[in-house]
Amino acid sequence: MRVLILGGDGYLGWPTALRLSSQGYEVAVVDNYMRRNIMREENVEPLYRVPNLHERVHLWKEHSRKEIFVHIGDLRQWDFLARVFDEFQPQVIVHYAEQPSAPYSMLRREASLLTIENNLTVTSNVIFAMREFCPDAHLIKLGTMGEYGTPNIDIEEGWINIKHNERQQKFLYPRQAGSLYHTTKIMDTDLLWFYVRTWGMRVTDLMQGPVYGLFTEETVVSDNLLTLFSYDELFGTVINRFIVQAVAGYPLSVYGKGGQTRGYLNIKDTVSCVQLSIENPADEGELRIFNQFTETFSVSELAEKVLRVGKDLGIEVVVKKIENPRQELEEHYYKPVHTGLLELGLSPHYLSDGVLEEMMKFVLLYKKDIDRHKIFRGTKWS
Ligand code: USQ
Repeated sequence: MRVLILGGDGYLGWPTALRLSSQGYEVAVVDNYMRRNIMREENVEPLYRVPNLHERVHLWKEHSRKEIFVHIGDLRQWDFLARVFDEFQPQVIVHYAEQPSAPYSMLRREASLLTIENNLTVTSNVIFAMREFCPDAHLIKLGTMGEYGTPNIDIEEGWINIKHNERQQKFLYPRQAGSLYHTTKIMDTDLLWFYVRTWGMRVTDLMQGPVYGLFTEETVVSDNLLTLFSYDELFGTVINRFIVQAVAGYPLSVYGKGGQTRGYLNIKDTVSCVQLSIENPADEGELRIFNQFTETFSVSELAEKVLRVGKDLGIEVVVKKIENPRQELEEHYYKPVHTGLLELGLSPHYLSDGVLEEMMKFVLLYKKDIDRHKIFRGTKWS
């Protein structure tokens, strides 16, 4: 089966490509290095150097004897995208090709516009390319749990039945995002739902929570196959940041009261969820939505865990509540359903002390490369 991975150079795109390649899928990856360019422009490069896509694919081939095809280009450009779709004739498209940072999307006008323009143009172009070149293909789109926000009622898996004046209908679950980035994800979902209704597309939209971790089965075989690992405020997700902060002797930056609760998952489970979605495709004319996370924690609970594991390793960790640069509820109800992927057979990797310890021990190897100035810049939402 031919799988096209859009955003194949990214934190999640690269491990997904390796997993699918190792499982015998024919894989092509597309990327324009947007994230790498932003990281360079903003001076927030990852913890260790990551070879470029051509180099990584070459290394993977040496290791696995399997080929991954690389296309470097901008999916906002129709001619480029159309050529890739026409040549490769994908049966599955995994769409990660978006500006993924909430703080970056709030940094300044240009960054907001880049986020809107990139995310919505790429999604629209993909929809049109599928119609033209592979109308039966299955689109797997990375959405985010942040589309729902933190409502004061249970969060359903994508859809909700609403009863009103004795009548009822199923609707998309109400969404209210907490950043411009998250808002573009809502707009993506709306676009997809419109074209599912109108053109009968086959779509799985994965509402993913913040991901943590470094290792998947395939990336651990060589340091040069590891994925990008960010610890800065723009691109580092909170658990990865806390691990690096602990190692650097930097106080763990709990924003505000620390009661912000999210659904987290190990990067190993991200690649499994995508694989499960491929193996169990959505129907024609279906927008299938899964809530993609395995367990929920508040930020303070995460900090406590990192503190405890650091102590066991002889690292003195300090937790510091700082003024929240974001606008978000710091104490709230949070009960999202997440049964769809478990029903498909996901066996979760939970955030055990062992997992944190493994990450911390790895990051300790790069302690001297941690640049403390990159950890916090206080990008304000207001
Ligand atoms: N937080 C802290 N201290 C920090 C960093 C973050 O307290 O140093 C808090 C944030 O305020 C937030 C929570 O931790 O309440 C999670 O923050 P995050 O930076 O790990 O996650 P977020 O900005 O929401 O975005 C990340 C990914 C994004 C993905 C999203 C899933 O960057 O691509 O869509 O997680 S979700 O959060 O469910 O929307």
